[in-house]
Formats: sequence, structure tokens, C-alpha cells
Amino acid sequence: MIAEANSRAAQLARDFPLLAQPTSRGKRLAYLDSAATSQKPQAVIDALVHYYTHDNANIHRGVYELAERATDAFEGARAKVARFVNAAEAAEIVWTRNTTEGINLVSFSWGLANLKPGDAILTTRLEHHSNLVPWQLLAAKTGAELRFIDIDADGLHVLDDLDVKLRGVKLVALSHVSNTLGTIAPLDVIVPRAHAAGALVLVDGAQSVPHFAVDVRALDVDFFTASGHKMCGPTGIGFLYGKRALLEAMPPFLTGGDMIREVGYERTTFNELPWKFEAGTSNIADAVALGAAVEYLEGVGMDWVAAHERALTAYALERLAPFVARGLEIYGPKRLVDRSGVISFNFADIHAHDLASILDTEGVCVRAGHHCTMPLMEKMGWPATARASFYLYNTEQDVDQLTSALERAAALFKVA
Ligand code: C6P
Repeated sequence: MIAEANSRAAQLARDFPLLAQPTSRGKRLAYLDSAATSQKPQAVIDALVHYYTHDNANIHRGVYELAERATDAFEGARAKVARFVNAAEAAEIVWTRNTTEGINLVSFSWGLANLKPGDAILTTRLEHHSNLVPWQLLAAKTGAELRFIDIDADGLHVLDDLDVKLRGVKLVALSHVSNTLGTIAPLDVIVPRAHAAGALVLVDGAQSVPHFAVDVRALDVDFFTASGHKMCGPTGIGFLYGKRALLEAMPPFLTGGDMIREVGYERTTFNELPWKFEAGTSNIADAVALGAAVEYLEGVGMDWVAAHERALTAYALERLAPFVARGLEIYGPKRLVDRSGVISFNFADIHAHDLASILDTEGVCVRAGHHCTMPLMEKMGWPATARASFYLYNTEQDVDQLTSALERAAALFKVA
């Protein structure tokens, strides 16, 4: 790995106060669970505190200066997110609580209004439960069929029969990056073919937009949704991008205050985009802080983030390679270009949960379990995996701490 990138990551780690905190055992913290949630830079924490200290009021309602300031901060953050993903306009960005809510919004609003028996929804065998369960329920409610793009043993999409699978499909819903295997979906192949078959495409961007530059217009996706908490922002805020014409035609998902234009006792007309989809008082402070997170990421540079994570993944795979002869299994795509900074593994016959607990005693945070992809684990025949995931603040030192902790696990479990 290039020493310069490593030292920049070490420098950036200082922006994240939590990372300086040793564990209760006095170990240096090696936080390798950013796929679950990222840490927050001081700039984001400050934005939250600043909002509550100086700008807090309800939005879109008050005419007084404070309320206008709150509204400006909230709508300004939306514009920052729109710029970050290159949406044509801020009105195409709907605030949600997270990726899960973004997918449910499309499922309930677009899905119930547009699907009927004989139609199909196409997803993949890699999906997080958030991008599977809503489609299962939608299929059951509408009589549509749920189909799957298969994956090979390395977790790569099998596209030989894509055109056959696309027959009758109204929506293709897939993750941009798999949270369990790190597989990057070949959207450049799938999106044009889906469109040619008359299907819309929804992309679950929970694991992509935090890690590399995403341009929703260049990708030509119809819906794209992500979570703020995985991209240096707070929990409880996420967004759904949708092409204007689609969002315009969709009925509201939740109803109540703020999403209305005129309400009578008998009937109601709805607000314009994006507020038609934002019922009730929004999560104003967290939206504002997500705007700060986006500015932070822009300041770092998304191309740098992507290059750094790729180099760190290469370094980690190299450091882990000697363990393979001792029973370490590494899952996911073999080629670096096909994968993100997520490494799922099992070590000899140590259960992933035991392994994660031992790593924890050494200050290394990794996730263990099914990673909310139970059908994928079953298909691959893994009861669980341990998963290390990287972000802009991780360094070679974190990877070295992981391999030292694996040595400790090997010693405890008497792995030769
Ligand atoms: N994956 C992980 O540890 P929410 O919970 O709505 O912010 O994100 C859901 C979600 C959807 N799609 C993908 C690809 C995801 O990775 C996640 C969240 C975390 O892998 C927590 S389960």
C-alpha cells in the first residue's frame, strides 16, 4: 500500500473522536465494521450540536427568522445530497429514515399501484433482507412473481440468462454492493437491459454511495436509496432518489401533516415533490448533519476514498493469504475490481461468533453472523461468517491488528 495514502487515512482518523478511544482492556480500537455503521467525524457531530444550539425550529411552517433558518438548513442539506449523487434537482431526493424505508416507500407506493398478476419483480440471491422482504410481501399482495438473478460460487452475478429472466419484469431491485460479499453489481450491463425489457431499476446503495462516487444520472437508475449512518452521517436519516416523472406519478406512502396542499373533511390534495413523501415533522437535525457528512466526504474526495479502500483491501487479502493454509476461508469475488472493502471469512472450525469475540478482546471490531442475508448464507452453506469492512479512516495498522488477533484466536483454538 502506498505510504502516503496510509498516512492520509491515519490523519483522517483523527477527525473521528471515537476512534481515539481505547477499549476497556486498554487496546487500540481497530474499527472494522463500517459496513454496519460508519463512525462520525467531528464536523458531523458539530453540525448536530450547532443545529440544536442555534437553529432548531419546525420547518415549512413558521414565518419567523428562526424557522426560516431551520428550513434553509434542512433544504440545503437536501441540495447537498442531490449534488453528491448528481440528481437533476433536489426535489428528486426524498428524506427517509434509512435504506430500508426507501425500499419500502417504493414497494408500497409504486409497487401496489403498478403491479398485477402476470408481472414480475427481479432481484438477486445476494440481497440484504431489506431488499428482499418488501418484494416478497409485494409479490404476495399483487400476485406478481418474484425472480432471482443467480450468483456463482464467488458471489458474482450470473447474467447469461438475464434477458429470459427479464421477460414480464416491471422492476429490477438489486444492491449496488453486497454487504456480505462485497460484490459490486455490474449495473452497466443490468440497467440498459432492464430498461430495454421495459423494467424500472431500483438500486440499494447502502454499501456503495459511502465508498465511491455515485452518479445516478450516469447509472440511469430509476430509484436509488441509501442510509446516512453508513456514510459518516447520523442514524435515523437516509434518502431515496427517484426520477421526477416517476415520483410525480406515485401515490403518497405515509399521509398526514406537511405532505398536503389542501385538506377538507372529505378530500385532500397533496404537496409537490419531494414533500409529498415526507409526512409529519421530519428528522430535521439529522438531515442537516447528513449534509455536513456529504460535505466532509466531498472534502476528502470520493475517488480517494475508493482508491484507498481498494488498496487497503488488497493489503488485507495479502496479509490474510498465509492463514489460508491454516484453514482461513475468504469469500466473495477474487478480482479486486469486482469487490468493495468488505471481507467475509471463516477460520478453521472456530465459529464466527467466537472468532469475533476473540478479535474483540484484541480491540478489533468485526461483525459476525448472517449479516441480514440469511438466504444467501443458506445457499452458500455457511452458518455464519466474520466480516471485516473498511472505510476512509482505516489503515494498515488496523489490518495488522486483525492478523495479530487471528494469531491469538489460532493459539486459543489450537489451530496449527
Ligand atoms: N447493512 C450490515 O451490517 P438500514 O438498516 O436501512 O440502514 O440498511 C439496510 C441495508 C440495506 N441494504 C444493504 C446492502 C445493507 O448493507 C443494509 C445494512 C448493515 O451489513 C446492517 S444489517
